[in-house]
Amino acid sequence: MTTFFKLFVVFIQSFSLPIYAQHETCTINDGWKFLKADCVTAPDIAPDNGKWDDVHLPHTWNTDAYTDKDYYRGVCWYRRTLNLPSTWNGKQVFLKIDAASKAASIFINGKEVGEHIGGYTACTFDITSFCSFDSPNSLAIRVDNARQDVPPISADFTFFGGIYRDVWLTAVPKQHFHLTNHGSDGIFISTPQVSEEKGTILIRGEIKNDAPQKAVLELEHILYGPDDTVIQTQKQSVQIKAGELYAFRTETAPIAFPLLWTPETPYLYRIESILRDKKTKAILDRSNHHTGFRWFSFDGEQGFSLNGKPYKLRGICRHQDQNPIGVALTDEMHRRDMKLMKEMGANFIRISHYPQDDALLEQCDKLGMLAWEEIPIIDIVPDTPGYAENCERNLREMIRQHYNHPSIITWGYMNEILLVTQRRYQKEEELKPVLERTLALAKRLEEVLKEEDSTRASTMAFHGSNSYNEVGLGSITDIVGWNLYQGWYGGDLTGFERYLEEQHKMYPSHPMIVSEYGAGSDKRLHSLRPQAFDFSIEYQQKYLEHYLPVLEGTPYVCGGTHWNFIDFSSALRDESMPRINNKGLVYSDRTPKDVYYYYKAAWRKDIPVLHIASRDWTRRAGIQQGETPVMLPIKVYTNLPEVELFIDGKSLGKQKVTNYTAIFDVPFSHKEHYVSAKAENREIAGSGCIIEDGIHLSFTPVPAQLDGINLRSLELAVNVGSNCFYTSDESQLTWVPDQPYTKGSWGYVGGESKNSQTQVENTNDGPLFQTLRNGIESYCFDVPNGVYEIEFLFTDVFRENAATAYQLGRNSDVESRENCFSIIINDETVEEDFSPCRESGYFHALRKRYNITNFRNKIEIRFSTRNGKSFLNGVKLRKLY
Ligand code: GCB
Ligand code: CA
Repeated sequence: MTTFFKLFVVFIQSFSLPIYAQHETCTINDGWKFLKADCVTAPDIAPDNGKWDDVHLPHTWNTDAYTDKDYYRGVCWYRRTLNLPSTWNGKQVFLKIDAASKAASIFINGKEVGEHIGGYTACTFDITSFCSFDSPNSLAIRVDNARQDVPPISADFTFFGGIYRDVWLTAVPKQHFHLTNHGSDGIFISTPQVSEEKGTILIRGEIKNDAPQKAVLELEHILYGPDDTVIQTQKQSVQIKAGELYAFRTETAPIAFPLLWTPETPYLYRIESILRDKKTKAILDRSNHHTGFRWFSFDGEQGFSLNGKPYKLRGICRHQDQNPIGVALTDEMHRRDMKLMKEMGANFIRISHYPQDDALLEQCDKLGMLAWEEIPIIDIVPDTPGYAENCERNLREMIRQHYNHPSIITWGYMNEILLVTQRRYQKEEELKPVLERTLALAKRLEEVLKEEDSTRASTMAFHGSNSYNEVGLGSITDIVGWNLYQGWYGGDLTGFERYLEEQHKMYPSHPMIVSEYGAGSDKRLHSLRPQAFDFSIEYQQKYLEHYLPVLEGTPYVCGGTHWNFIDFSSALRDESMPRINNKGLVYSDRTPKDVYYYYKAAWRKDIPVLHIASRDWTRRAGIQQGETPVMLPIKVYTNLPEVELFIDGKSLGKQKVTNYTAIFDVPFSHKEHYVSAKAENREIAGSGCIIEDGIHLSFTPVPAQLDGINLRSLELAVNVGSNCFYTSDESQLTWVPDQPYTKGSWGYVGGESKNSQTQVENTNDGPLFQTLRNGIESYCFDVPNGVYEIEFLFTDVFRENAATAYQLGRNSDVESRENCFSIIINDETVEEDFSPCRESGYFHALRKRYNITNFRNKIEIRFSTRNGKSFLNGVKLRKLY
């Protein structure tokens, strides 16, 4: 007996029936062999030649995407033995794959069962006629993540390959629900009438008779209330011919004063559909679904409303990977994400950019989270044969597979479809056919969407360009989603509200969602003067502190979905964390960033929230004038009206909170400090309750005047060309932001700051080497005489590097050039005609260290340019003697 058979749950039945009269289903995630190559003999009994690895599902072969731009895209094989119990002989057997990316061909005993195209939706095959019930079967699945006719073909995320969701086997008697209906179970539930006073439930579906003779059946639907009590039952007789697909449709009697489903009160009703043999009463098939009573509308002026009341959509977009396992997440991990979002106070999720695991949708219903789900048509519509058909099929599959979830309010099908289109085709005559086929596909999908589901709204997401309206895409869907990044990829923060106002003025009847907004952050980078694209934790805070009040305060905007919930895999991206898009509210391992608590403070009204921000910045440093303490800001996020801050137990007074934020000036003078915040919670959990938060911080003063005795133990490390503190994960050393030289102190002379945003080889301290002072003339330290160790950091980034579309013009200013310069320290040439790229290659980290004796109470490093420009990425000074 195989292990999967042993795992079967034996259903206890109220009738004394033979056990085989049942719908039996179980996962077959274990016992797979995997080959990372194509193999012509794989469908037949393939040899165990050692090249096949043992794997279990969920599985992806693309954990390489966290390290390589060129992650593996191609064909791989999965293989497994299927031992079917002899009691299944005479039943109908189905194989369901929840997701195989991007396309899968299924073979049993060497014969092709079928193909599924699409990496994010499920498929079900009737495998009965391919199987033997008294000998082992070989199941082989060919999976291909390189297909160019399957969406997505261009996007800012990794197209992980593999069978990365569950695989199921199901056996049912010959008469059963229509289990091969686009990967759904063939039952569709909606609420045609719904109001506070009454609601009805419509149950539609199909029954299939796979027997060679007609059958007389009984179909029963039992409706349970949220408390699991039976509310109604309905029975009907069904006469079904051999091979027939029989459609049924039943509406319940009105339910008075139904308990309405909302994110705050996710009341779920249950429909159990049971198929019986009319004569013997044997149960043939059974299915359970949740539904909820809710109604909603999107309005150009009023925004979104739920159950007749204005309701702000407070959302996040969610990608699905986790470093280092890729997209091979267990159901628990999906559920964990939903709990974290709910905990934060979100009431809406944009399931982006593709349909996701059933486990996620189940949680949306149960925890209470409205949802937008979409298929991954992104950046451009290609001319590839079959592409449009595949999009259409994926749309139908998504809708049928997730139709019954009351959480879903909108289906989407295109994201920033003009982004690459316009960049690639700049000539009118080249652009025209692409726009035509884009519009044609949009219209076709809109029709399919409404045909499949007239109860939900349709949507698309645009990037911040009015061209979508100009070419006619803006008026196709019910809702318009705007992905807006003012103050990140370009422009300033206030451009955000200006853009919304302009759109609203031009198209007042278009309901709008801000379908994306976000800023990258890296916990190694911190700044007291955060700037766009510096990837500091503090700029992310600043950006979101600007965006959120606009979203909350603009009634015509239905709401927003922050991009993205997690730091996600985007193998082509080269930012402070190459291969990662780090706009997450939580890190890849789901540890919250500060901004998670900002949202939580803004959105949770039911529990007190108090969080000292810049939590990751545990090793602080600051420039100290003489002996006076260094004043550093400490920010607290809270939903309480007033906060008191303490350093080492000493109060720094109270502050009123605005925009869920209070900022204190805190004196740092010791190596270790304990900073704590207290707030009195009268509002939320009754009076007099004190809420506290505290963090231990280490502190390194950096003398502004380097003439003191402190110099001996000081390692003055400067992140040249940057406004950010950088703390190395490996050495824990904090590099301080750069500053212009002033007499008596230290700093740069000449040049300008540059942030290259390219991957730097040879180092794990990429951000330190990405920023530089371009065209630098000299670097000076006014230090007392003695022997010093001085170290320079270089990376030549002045060569064109393949930029991705998503750097959105940010590094289009690359000057390709060869740089060569001499370095002279206190008139002594330490490097003659030095070329960092010749020494270590472009985009490679290079460190050079020298010992010098200082006789003039000053170290002056001069850069004398021979070719191109001089530059410097970092400098470090230590006094040896
Ligand atoms: C977008 C895209 C999304 C990207 C995001 C970004 O507009 O829709 O897929 O990941 O911007 O971070 O640039
Ligand atoms: Ca630097």
